[in-house]
Amino acid sequence: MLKRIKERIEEGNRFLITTHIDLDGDAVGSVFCFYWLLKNCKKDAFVYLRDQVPYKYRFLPGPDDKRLFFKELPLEKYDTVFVLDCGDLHRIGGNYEALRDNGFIVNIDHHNTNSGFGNINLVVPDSSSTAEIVYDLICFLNVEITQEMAINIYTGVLTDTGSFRYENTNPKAFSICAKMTEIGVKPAYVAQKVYESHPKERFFILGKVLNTLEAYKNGKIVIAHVTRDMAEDNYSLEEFTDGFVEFIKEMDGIEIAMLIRQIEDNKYKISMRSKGNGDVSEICSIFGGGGHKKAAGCYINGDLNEVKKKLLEVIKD
Ligand SMILES: [Mn+2]
Repeated sequence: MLKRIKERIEEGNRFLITTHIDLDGDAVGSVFCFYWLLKNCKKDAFVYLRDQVPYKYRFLPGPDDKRLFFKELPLEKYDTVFVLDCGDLHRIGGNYEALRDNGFIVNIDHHNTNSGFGNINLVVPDSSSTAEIVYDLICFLNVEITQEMAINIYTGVLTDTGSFRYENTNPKAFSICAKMTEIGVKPAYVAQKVYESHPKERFFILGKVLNTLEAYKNGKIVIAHVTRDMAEDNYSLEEFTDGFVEFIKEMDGIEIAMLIRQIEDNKYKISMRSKGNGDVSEICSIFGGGGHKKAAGCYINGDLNEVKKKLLEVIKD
């Protein structure tokens, strides 16, 4: 598979790189690293992101504005389109249907639910992150890892393993990050950017959200909610509340943490995290959502009380 991807890179000249909506550190890091990889191979590379880069990842070096497209996919031809960290084509968002006309698709990912939508599929579920797979590819290509590539790889591995706390943390995650620090990445600098650069609004919202905590089943299940009136600027509510559900999960004795987030007047997005043996993707799938055993999500329509009632009915079982 690596050999076939190597041929696509060697034989092509114009490339597009993209990833999923709701950008995370692995998505941004992998895509930007891939951009530098192709650029250093003297190729013409472009990046498409449906969403703006979240504030905590804006320090990552990427392409300049002329090579970075947002919102809508450019309807142009490329020799190869690299789709990174994306379990399914629709997760690219925007006018993703147009992608098949853009060119040959190479799918590089680590989600075990990956649908294999590419013409070439390099899917490695045992990898901690897509950044890890990109690192392997760079080694296979025998390309020198630059500072720009190193900080993107490091951030991808760091964030997708939850700072080496999640079950996908493997020996390779540590060894890759050790190598990136040898190249020049400063862990304290990255940690400060990713974890300690939140806007103050986030903390005002957090205070309100913590006041909504409700415990069920002897504290095994804890639910909190965020409504749009909790923020002055509800457009950024999603970005400002990112990570709250993980924070709630830190409470001792919790098996499932849930954050109910208002999206529209009568539409809520539920994020669930499991710390015990419970499979939250099973609960979310009842509502048409999905994800992983320990981290999943879904959307439920109705007012807040109705949404809670629907969730509690399912949890009872
Ligand atoms: Mn990932």
